[in-house]
Amino acid sequence: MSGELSPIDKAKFVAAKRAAEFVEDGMRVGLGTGSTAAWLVRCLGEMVREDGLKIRGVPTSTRTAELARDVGIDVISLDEAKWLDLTIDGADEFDGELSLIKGGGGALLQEKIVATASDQMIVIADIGKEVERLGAFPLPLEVIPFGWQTTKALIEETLVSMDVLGRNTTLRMNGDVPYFTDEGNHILDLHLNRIGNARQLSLVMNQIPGVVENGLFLDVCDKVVVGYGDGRVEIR
Ligand code: ABF
Repeated sequence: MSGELSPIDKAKFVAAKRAAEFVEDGMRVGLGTGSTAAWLVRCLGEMVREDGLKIRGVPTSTRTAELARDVGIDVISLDEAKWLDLTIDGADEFDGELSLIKGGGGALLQEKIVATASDQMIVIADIGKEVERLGAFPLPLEVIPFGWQTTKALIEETLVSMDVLGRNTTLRMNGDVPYFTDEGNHILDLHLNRIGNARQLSLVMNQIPGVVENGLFLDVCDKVVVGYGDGRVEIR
């Protein structure tokens, strides 16, 4: 399945393959979104088709749902599953406390709901995602389209009142038009450079009317399976 891969794809693939070993027969598994999570879905598909693994998967986006069905995974909704044994997903950044920034792929809302409804969450990532402090990657905020410019102004004002240094906020685009999430919302990317108090920031951002959810995943991740371009894997 992996063929001749670039070092970055190899890193993603080996992390996904190692994480797939945590999946057991009968599990209800949350399936993440993004290129690393896509490797996981392909690995699980292979285990279903070739080893007879029996799982039910809850995808975190329409993209993942389509891929999961294509590779032969039994796809159910979160409400059908009710609760999940394990979720495996990618991330944009992770730090030493296993706090994460997610949402670069635009699926943070479903990803957070699914991860929170799981006994365990495992992140799969290439080593390039490890950071000492979160924030170099822009923090995504999912906002409802109604009055988004007013919401943006309120977010910026709030960041000023919190003495946050980077305050540049951009609307995520899809070519010439605003990006729409699976839930029909927009995404504002906060270019903060460095997040001082992630917990406070997450709480305050989610209090702003119009903000649906933010991409900080705190106290959600149980392990990170890290892949390297030479095929090594480490577990944090
Ligand atoms: C999802 O996909 C996201 O939360 C994160 O934004 C992104 C990571 O993508 P990739 O694996 O392609 O780097 O997991």
